[in-house]
Amino acid sequence: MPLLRSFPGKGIRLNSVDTSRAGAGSRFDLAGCRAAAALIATVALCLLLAPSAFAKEDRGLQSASYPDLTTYSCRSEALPIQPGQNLNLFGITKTCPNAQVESGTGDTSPFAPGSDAEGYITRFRPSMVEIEGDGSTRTPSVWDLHLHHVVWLKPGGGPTFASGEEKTEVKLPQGYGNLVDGDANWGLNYMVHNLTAEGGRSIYITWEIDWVPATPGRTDINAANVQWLDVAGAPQVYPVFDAERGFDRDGDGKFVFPDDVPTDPSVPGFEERQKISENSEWTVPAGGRTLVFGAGHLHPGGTSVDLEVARDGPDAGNIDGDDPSEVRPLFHSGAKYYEPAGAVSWDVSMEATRPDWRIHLKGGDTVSIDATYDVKKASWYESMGILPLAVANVNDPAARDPFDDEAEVRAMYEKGGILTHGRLPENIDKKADKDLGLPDPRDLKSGKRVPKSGIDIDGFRYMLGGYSAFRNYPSERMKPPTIRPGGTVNFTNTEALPGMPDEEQAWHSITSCEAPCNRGSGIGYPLANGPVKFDSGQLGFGTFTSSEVTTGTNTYTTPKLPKQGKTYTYFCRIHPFMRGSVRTTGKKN
Ligand SMILES: [Cu+2]
Repeated sequence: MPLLRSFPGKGIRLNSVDTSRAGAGSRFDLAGCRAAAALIATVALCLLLAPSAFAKEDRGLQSASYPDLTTYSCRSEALPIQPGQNLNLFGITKTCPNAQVESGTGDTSPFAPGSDAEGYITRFRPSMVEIEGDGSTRTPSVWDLHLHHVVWLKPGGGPTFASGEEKTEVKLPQGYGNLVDGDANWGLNYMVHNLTAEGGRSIYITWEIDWVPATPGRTDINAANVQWLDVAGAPQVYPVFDAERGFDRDGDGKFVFPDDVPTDPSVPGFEERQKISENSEWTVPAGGRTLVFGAGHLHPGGTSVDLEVARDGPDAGNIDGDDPSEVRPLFHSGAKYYEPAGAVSWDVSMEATRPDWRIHLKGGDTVSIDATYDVKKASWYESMGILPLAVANVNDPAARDPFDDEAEVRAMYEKGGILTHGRLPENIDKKADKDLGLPDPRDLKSGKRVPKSGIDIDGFRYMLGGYSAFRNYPSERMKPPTIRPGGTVNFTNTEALPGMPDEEQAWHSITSCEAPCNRGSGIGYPLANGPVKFDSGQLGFGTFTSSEVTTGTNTYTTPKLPKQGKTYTYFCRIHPFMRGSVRTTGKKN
C-alpha cells in the first residue's frame, strides 16, 4: 500500500473543505488501515455462476446482475479548487455519501448514519463534476479540470478503487463482490488538476455503485478483496515515475517500468530505480487464491499494464522467475486511445479482464505488473502504472492454474481484455493543437538579454519571453530574450514561497517543447519534446501528502542550450497555456 506507507506520524488533512492547515483534530491517521490489510474473507465454495450475458462485447464489459441489486449514485462533499491547483489531498468519506437510488429495489438506508447493513459492491464507476453557480453540475473537460488520480481506501483494506481521468470502471464478474459496511469510513486520496488560473471553483468527486445486500446465508456471491499492484511508490507517497525520451533501451520506442530501468548508474533512467515500488509484486498467501478481475490505470503516454506470475520450477535456482520458463503472462490491460494522435492524451479507455477470466494461484507464487509507455514522441513525467487485482479466497471450479493448465490460461491471455467503457466526451482533447494565430517565436525579433537574476514566473506567466496560448496575445511581449550559446537560464517561481500555505501556492514547471509551441493547450499539446530535453518538476513547497509532488524549491536552472542562433521554447506542464522562449545569440547554422 504505497499510499499509506510513509504516513505514520505525519497526519493527513481532512477534506480540503477544511482549509485550516494544522489543527490536530482535523487530521486522520490512516496508518491503522494497514493492520487488517490481509483480511480476506474465507467463503465456502458455493458458486452459482449465471449464464453468460456478455456476448455483446462491443458495448464494453457488461456488469453482473442479481435480483436484489440496487444502483446508487454517491458523491463527496463540495471540494474547493484553487487557481492552477495540483494538490495531492487526503480526506475521509463514507461508502456512499449523499446516496441516491438510480435503479433497483433498494432504498438509501444501508448508507444512513449508524446503519449496520453490509453489502457487496459489484460495480464501481468513478467521475468528477464541477458545481456551477446555480448549484447544478456538469462534467468538466479534461483540458480545463481533470482527475489526476483519486483513490478510495477501504477501512482495513487499503487502496481499493482508483481512477484517473480515464475513469476505468470496476465490474466484478458474476459471483463476486467487494464486501463492505454501508456506513464505513473510507479514506479518499485525490488530486484534481486545474489547468487554468481561474479560481472560485468547486467540484464533487462522484461514484456510482451496484450494491448487493449481504443477507445471511447468501450463496450466490463471494467476497473478493483488492490486492493493490503499483509499479511506483512505497516508500515514496506519491506513486509516480518519469518515462523519458532516451530511456528506451532497445530502440522499440517503449519504456517498460520497472523492467527497463537500468542497473548501471551511468545509463539514462537509472534515477528512476529509487521509485520502483515493492508493491509491484505480491506473493500469494498459503492456501492459494483465485484472481477474478483486474484493469490497469495509466497516464497519457502509457500503452499497457501487464500482469504475470512466477513460480519456482525444477531448475537450479530456487527463486520464482529466475528462469524464463518459470514465468507466465496472465493479462495484458491495453489502452485504447480514441485520440487520433495516439498515446498523447487522456482520451483513452483501459481493458479489463473478461467475465470468464479466472486464475488459480498457489501459495508462494509471485504476481507482478509492469507499465509500458511510448517514449518515441515525448517524455512523460509523473506517470503511473497501477492494476488493482480482485482476489478471492475460494475454490472456483472455473479457475485455471497457469502452470498446470497452461494451454487454457494461455488462451485466456491471448483472448485479451474488454474495455470497461467507451469514449468519454469530457476526455476529448478539443483545445489541444488548435491554430491560435500566434506568431512563431522563431520569427520574432530578439528581446532583451536574460538578466543575471534569470526569468521570474508570476501571475501564471514567464515574465520575460513568456506568452499565453490565447488568441491575440500581444506578439511584442513574446520576443525571445537572449543568452550566449552554451549558456543556461535560471527561473524563479515567485508564486511559491517557503512557508506559504499549499493552497496559496501555484506550482509551475519549465518543460522543453518543440518550437513553435504556440498552438492551443490541452493534454496532447504541448508535448515534452524539445530538442534539448529538460523539465524542472513542479517548483514549489508542497507539504504533507503534496510534499513529493513539488521539488521543494522555487528555482530551476536549465541545462546548457548549445546551438547558436536558436530559439528554444518551453511550457508549463501543469498549466499548458503558459509558454515561453529564449534565444541563443549568433547566426543560425
Ligand atoms: Cu504553471
